Amino acid sequence: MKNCILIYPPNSSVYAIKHQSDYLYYSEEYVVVPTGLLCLATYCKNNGDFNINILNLSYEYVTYLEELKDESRKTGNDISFDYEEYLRDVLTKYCIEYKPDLIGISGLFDHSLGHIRLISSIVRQLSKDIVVVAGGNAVTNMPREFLETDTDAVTLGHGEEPLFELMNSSDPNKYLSSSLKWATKSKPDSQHNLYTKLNDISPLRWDLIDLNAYQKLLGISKGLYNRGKSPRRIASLVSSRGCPFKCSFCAMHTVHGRTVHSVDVSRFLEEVKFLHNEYDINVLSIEDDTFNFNKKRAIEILEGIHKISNKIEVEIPSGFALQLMDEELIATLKNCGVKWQQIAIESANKEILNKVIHKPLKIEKAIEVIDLLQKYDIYVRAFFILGFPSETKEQMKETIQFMLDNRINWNGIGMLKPISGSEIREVCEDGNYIITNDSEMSTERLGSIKTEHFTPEEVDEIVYNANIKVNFVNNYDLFRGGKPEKAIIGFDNVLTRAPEHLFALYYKAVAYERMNDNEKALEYFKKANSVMQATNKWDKLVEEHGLNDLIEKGNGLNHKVDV
Ligand code: B12
Ligand code: SF4
Repeated sequence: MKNCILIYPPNSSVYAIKHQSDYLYYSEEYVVVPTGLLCLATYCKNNGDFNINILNLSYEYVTYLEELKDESRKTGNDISFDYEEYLRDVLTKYCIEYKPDLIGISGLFDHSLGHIRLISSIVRQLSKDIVVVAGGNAVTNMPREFLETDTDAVTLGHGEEPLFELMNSSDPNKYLSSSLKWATKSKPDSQHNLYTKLNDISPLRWDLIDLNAYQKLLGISKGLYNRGKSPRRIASLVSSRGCPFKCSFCAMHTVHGRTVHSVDVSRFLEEVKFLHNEYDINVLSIEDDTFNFNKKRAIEILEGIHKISNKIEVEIPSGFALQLMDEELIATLKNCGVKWQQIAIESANKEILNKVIHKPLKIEKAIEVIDLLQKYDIYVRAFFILGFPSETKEQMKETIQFMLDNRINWNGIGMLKPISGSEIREVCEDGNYIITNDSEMSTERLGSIKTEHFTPEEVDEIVYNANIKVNFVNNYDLFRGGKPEKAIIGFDNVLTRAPEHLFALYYKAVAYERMNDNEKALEYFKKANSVMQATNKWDKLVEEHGLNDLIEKGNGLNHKVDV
C-alpha cells in the first residue's frame, strides 16, 4: 500500500460537539501536535517509500470553529453547524486529494470511540476499498468495542511496527487476517506491541504537519499560559515512554508499559535545536509521563535546551513524580526558563493517596515541593481528584482543606473518571459503582460512580463548590499571601473558556483593585454586574459568598476598597 492518511480526531467528544449549544464559546477543544501519529509516520517513512498525510482534526476543527465565530461576529447571526456534515466534507476532500489505500485513526481517549465510529462509517460510504485501522490507548483497552465500528483492524500498544508491516504488505487483507500484531473482527485476539528504539524515530517528520499554521491556535488552547512571551511559538515533544508508578486511575501503562524507554539526550537536544532554528520555536512542551524518572537526565535536558537558546521557555504539563523532586531540580527548572509547573497531588488523605491511588507520596513532601516552587517564583498549578470508590465526604473535605492551607496558585479539581485500562475501573466494575458507562460521557465534568458514601450528583456539587471556594473566594494570590497579578493568570484562563464566568470577572476586578488599577477594576466590576443582571444562575452563589458589593461597584459606585 502506498498512500495513507493518519487521522487525529478532535479532542472533544462527539457528544460535547453536538450537544453543548454554547460549546463554541465555552470551547475546550485543544489544538495539539499529534505526537503518536508523527511517530508512526516517521517510522514508516524512515523504512519505506510511502505517501503519508496527517489529518489533524484537533487543528482543522478549531480552525473551522474560529471561522464560524468570525462570521457570527460579522453577521450577528447565531452559529449553527452539523458536525457530521463537516466531517463528511473534510474526509471527502482528503480522499479525493490523497487517494488513500489506508486510513489509520488515533483513539487515545475512551470517547474516541464515537469519533472512530463516525469517521470509519463515512470512509466506508466513500469507498469500500480503503482499509481502515485504529490504535491508541482506548483502542488498546477496548479493542472489541472499536472493532464493532467500520474499522477493519485495530492494534494494541505501539503502532510503529504493525502499521509499517501493514503498509508494506502486498495483500493487506491477507496480512491482517494472519498477523498477531492486529486484531480483526474474525480474529479479535492479538498481541501487545512495544516499540522501544526511540532514537530511530528522532527527529520526527515535522514536515508532515503545518506547525507554523498551528501556532495561532495552540495559543488559544493554552489560555492559562499564553502570557509573558509574545509571540509564543510552541512545539511539543515526548522524550521518553513509560512510567514505573502504578496510580490506580491511570491507563498509560497499557500502551507504554512500566519500564521507561527514552531517547538519547543528545538526539533529543538535536531535535529541539532543529525546532528552534527551523520553526522559531520558543516554547517547548515536554509531554513525558514522568520526566524526572531520572533526575540527572532531566537536568541535562533542561540545561541543554537552555544552552541552545535562553529564549526557549520549557513547559512540562504532564508534571513530575513529586516524590522524586528536590531543590536542585526545582532550581534548574527556574534557571532554565520554566515559569509554571503542574503538580499532581490527587488527594491529601493518606488512606486514599497511598492505599487507593497507590501513589508513593507523603503529603509532607507535596507541601515541601509547593513551598520550593514558590521560593523560586514558579507558578504552581496542583491537581486533585475527588470521588474515589471508598472515599468519604470527610476525606474529600481533608483534600479541600489542604488546598486552602497551601500556597497553590491554582487548583485543578476533578472527579474520578474510571477510564478503560485503569485499575480503578476494575474496582468500580467489581463494586458495581459505575452508573454512567457511556464512553461519550467519559470526559464530561460529571461524576460517573455511585458508592455507599456519595452519589455522582453529590461529587459534582462538592467539586463545583470547592472550585469556587479555593480558586476564587479564598484565592491564594488575592487573600492568602500571594501576588494579585498571578491571580489574574488563573481568572484569564477561566475567561478564555467561559467569558461570562461571574466569579472570574468579579475576582479579576478585585485583583486589579489590589494592584491599584482602578480603571481596570471598574471595567471588570461592570462586566460582572452585567452578567449578574442578565441571568439569575449565579444568585445563590453570590449570596452564599457575600459578593454583596457587586451591584454597587458594577455601577461605578464606591468601587475602591481599602486594601
Ligand atoms: C499529551 C496528552 C494529552 C494532550 C494531547 C494528546 C496528544 N498530543 O496527542 C491533551 C491535553 C489533549 C490530553 C487531554 C486529556 N487526556 Co491525555 N494524554 C496525553 C499523554 C500524556 C501523552 C500522549 C502522547 O503524545 N503520547 C506519546 C505517543 C508516542 O503515544 P500515543 O499517542 O499513545 O501513540 C502510540 C500508540 O498509542 C499507538 N497509536 C496511537 N494512535 C494510533 C493510530 C493508529 C492508526 C495506530 C496503528 C496506532 C496508534 O501508536 C503510537 C506510537 O507508538 C497521554 C499519556 C501517554 N503517555 O500516552 C495521556 C492520555 C492519552 N490522556 C488521557 C486522558 C484521560 C486525558 C483527559 C481525559 C484528561 C482529563 N481528565 O481531562 C483529557 C481528554 C481530552 C479532553 N477532551 O478532555 C489518558 C487516556 C486514557 C483513556 N482511556 O481515556 C492517557 C493515556 C493518560 C492516562 N491517564 O492514562 N492528553
Ligand atoms: S505517575 Fe502519572 S503516568 Fe505514572 S502511573 Fe501515575 S498518573 Fe500514570
